[in-house]
Formats: sequence, structure tokens, C-alpha cells
Amino acid sequence: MTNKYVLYGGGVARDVVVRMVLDEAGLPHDIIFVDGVSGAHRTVEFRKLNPAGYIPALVTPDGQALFETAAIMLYLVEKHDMTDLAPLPGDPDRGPFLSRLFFHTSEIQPSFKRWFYPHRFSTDGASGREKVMNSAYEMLMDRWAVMDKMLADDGPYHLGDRFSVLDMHIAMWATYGLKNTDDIIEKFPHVRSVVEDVVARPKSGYHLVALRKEITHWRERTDHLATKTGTY
Ligand SMILES: N[C@@H](CCC(=O)N[C@@H](CS)C(=O)NCC(=O)O)C(=O)O
Repeated sequence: MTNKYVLYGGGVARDVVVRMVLDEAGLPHDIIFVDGVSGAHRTVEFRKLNPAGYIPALVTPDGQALFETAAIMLYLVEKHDMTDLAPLPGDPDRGPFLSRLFFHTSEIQPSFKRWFYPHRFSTDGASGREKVMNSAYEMLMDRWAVMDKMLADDGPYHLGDRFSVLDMHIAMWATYGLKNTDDIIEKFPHVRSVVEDVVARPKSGYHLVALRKEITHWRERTDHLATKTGTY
């Protein structure tokens, strides 16, 4: 047991947003690097923390192992009363906050998996993988357009003038890009403006800058994913 959080992740992975929340709140934490490229997330040992074998996992100071990035993000803001980063239960903005959070996790995140790991979604060889990627791309462009319109109509942030972890979350996904690191922010100006504001945050913006740099290297290392076969 420790009085710190311990985050398992630390590479080019979605736990960037968890690191941002930890830094925004100044919560003491250690990071244990889990190398997703070499498959460290699928070991028996790591699955004791996240049974699904995905990065990240967060071990709390009480020794609980938490998984699912958005759940971890929500847990931290609630646990530490971060009202400057999220409307907590009872706040009138809570409903719109939850709607948008679930929109991210159910409408945007899953198609990224289909784009980056098409071999898991088709047993139909190269043409099957290509079809999966094409449909994921179309789906994502459509969903990002919905997101951009929401921000155009009610922004500049997800909750109007009120910045929240939702903005960090979507800035992270936009920074991944699809065909290249810039294609989402080039196409969707209101999303881009959120990304710029997140990058400018003094305590945590540097994580997004680092992600952007690392993602290029990661893309080079994982080019094989589009031609990979099998389940993993
Ligand atoms: N729903 C989970 C998914 C986690 C996830 O897929 N993490 C990625 C890293 S960003 C991963 O472990 N990928 C490796 C794989 O899919 O094998 C979450 O949002 O935390």
C-alpha cells in the first residue's frame, strides 16, 4: 500500500488523459510503463490489474485497481472534488456532461480500434481489413462532424464556456489522428480550437504536446497493424 496513485501506462496510450487529470489536481502518483507494442499489457501479471488486458490501469492509494480510462477520469474528478474540471452530481451541467462523455466512449473511441486494429474485425484477408478501415474512417469522420457541430453551436467547450475533462478527453483523441496526426484537427476547426486550449494549459498541456510527438514514432513502429492477421 502507498499514499500515491500508481498509473500503469505511460506510453502512447489513452492514459494521457489520466495523467493530465492527476497533474491538474497535483495528485502524487507514480507511473509504471507498460509497453503496448511488445504486448506487456496482455501478461497474466498485468491482467490482475486490468482483466481485459488493456492499457491503462490505475491503482488507488487504497489498493483498488481501476480500469476503463473514462471511468478512471470520472473517479478522480469525483473523488477529489475537482469542480473546476467537471460538474459533479447535483450540478445542473451534470446531464449534458454525462451525455457527451458517453458519446465519446461509445461513438468515437470504438471506431479508433477498428481503424488501428482492423485484423480483429475481419477474417477476410487484406480486402476485409481494408473494408473495416474504410468503414471505421467514414464512421469517425461522421462522428467528428457531429462533435464539431456541437462545439460550434454550444461551445467553445463541451459545456459552453465551462472547460472540463471532456475537452481534455476529446483533445487526446483528436491528437491521435487517423491517416495522419493532423487530419482530424485540420478538418474540424472547433475541435482544433479545443486542442489548442488544452495544449495551452500550464499544468497538463505538455502531455498532449508529448503525445503528438510520440504518435509519429508510434505510427512508424506499428505500421504492421494494418496488415496483421489473427485476433491480436
Ligand atoms: N475501453 C478501454 C480500452 C483500453 C485500450 O484499448 N487501450 C489501448 C491503449 S490506448 C490498448 O491497450 N491497446 C492494445 C490492444 O488493443 O491490444 C479504455 O478506454 O480504457
